[in-house]
Amino acid sequence: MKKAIITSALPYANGEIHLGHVASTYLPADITTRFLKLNGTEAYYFCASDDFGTPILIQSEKENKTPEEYVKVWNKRDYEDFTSFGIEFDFFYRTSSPENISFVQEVFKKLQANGHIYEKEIIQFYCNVDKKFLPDRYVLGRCPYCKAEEQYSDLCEKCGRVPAEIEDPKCSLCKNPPTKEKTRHYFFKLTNFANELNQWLEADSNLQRDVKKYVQNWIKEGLVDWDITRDMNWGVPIPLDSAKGQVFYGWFDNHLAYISTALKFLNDKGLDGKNFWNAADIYHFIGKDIVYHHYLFLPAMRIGIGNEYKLPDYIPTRGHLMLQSKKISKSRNWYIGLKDFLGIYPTDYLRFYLALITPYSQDDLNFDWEEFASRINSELIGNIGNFVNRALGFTQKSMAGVVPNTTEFDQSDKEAKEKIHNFSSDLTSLMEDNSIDKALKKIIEFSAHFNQYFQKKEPWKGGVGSNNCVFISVNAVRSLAISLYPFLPESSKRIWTQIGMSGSVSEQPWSSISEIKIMEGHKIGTASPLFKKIEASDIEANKAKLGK
Ligand code: B3M
Ligand code: ZN
Repeated sequence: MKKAIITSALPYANGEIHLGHVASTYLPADITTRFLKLNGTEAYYFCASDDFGTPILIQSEKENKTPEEYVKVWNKRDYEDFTSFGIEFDFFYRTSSPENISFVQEVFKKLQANGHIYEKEIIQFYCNVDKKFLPDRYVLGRCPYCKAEEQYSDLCEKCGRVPAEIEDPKCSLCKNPPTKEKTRHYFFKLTNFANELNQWLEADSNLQRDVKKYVQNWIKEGLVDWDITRDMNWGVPIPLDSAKGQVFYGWFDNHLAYISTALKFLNDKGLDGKNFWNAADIYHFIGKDIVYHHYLFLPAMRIGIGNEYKLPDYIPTRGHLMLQSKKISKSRNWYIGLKDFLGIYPTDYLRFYLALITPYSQDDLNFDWEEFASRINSELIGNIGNFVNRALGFTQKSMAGVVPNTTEFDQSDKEAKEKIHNFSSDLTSLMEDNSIDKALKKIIEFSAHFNQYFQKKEPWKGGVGSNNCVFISVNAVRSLAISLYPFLPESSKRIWTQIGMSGSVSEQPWSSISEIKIMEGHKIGTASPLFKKIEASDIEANKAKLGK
């Protein structure tokens, strides 16, 4: 049996999940996992909350909570929001788990033993009022490049660069100017890995070509060693006496939680987690802003410990979601929280629309309320919902819910049957290639074909061939139900029940979407409309909430 491990970027335990998160990362990963499972792969989908890092510490201090209490709240809330969106993790854990902490420390020691770690004295900002070193977000100042004010020392949000030294620095807690103090930091020798990283990038043909290209350009321009130390106590402690009061930088520990979370789950299940990892196809789904970390830092660390855990096979990397063609921003309320959205519309509406507009590329995508309404109304409801309801409704009303005996097939029956036969070969390679938007369009096309077929055959007139039309259409509905399962799990289950199928749709073999499985005499369940139209007036109201 083929094996796969799927992860998606770990959400910071620091604020709610919004539409931007799910579009590029969690939904594509969930669709792929569900597909792989149907298609006979032993696949597991893992994720965790990313609990460490300066922003989280600062926010917990503001809320008068310990960082432990603070991240616990978000870990739980994120998991609930994902679940209500149909994101079905096999295990959702946390980077602050005891398993991850000891795994990270072990990896560090191996990297050190293999000569990939060195110590260096550096100058750090220090706040004499707050009595602490000030890494990353603890320092605000002017960007030395674009002169934007009030930027954090680890990233200028105006120009996107990492300031070498921020000008006019202030402690972000008390706003006093910090002093400079010496401190000793550990560095990871990323520069050791340029050749091996290049070789891996060349060899892995599953990686997206354009991403590969610019990562290889970075390597050509010269890599820089990573400062993996932070002078604070919220993080994985550096396991050395010489590093009291220091922890690892969040990007040293977080991606190791892909592995430690998988090991915890698989070992607890009675499998050999490490063997499974190394026998599986490894997928890391990410957004394009964290390419550097996943294409360089993560593989270098795995290579650095002697490839004990294999490198990723796929790193599906997608662009950012815009909202009404503008950048999402929480502070300007140009933003839609996942929970709020799902309070208004069913999960499958959002899954359908996002899957349709999310290409397998770096291109940014755009959530547009009007487009959302029109695609749901015309493609999900007017096409798919309409066909399912017509076929099953007619069977219920005119055939007492029983699939009738067939007679000789005419040309359009034969074509329709052919459509079912070819469905799997049309669709499977798109699913395997990560082209989920194109795959969903194929499914819509399939449904459109059957709508036309049904329309043309006019079974309501009771002519010869009505029985054939019902027989083939009910089978097409079955194929639709299974093919839609990765995309619209809730609706797919409802269709399955309405056709009167036994067992669970999630247990059907994917390849059976190309088979005629429902036989004459089968009694369907109860047909009822699957979806409710979106009203234009509601869309106006939703739009009006933005930016207020
Ligand atoms: N927590 C979120 C981000 O930068 C960050 C991802 C970690 S993945 C190992 O998008
Ligand atoms: Zn700048």
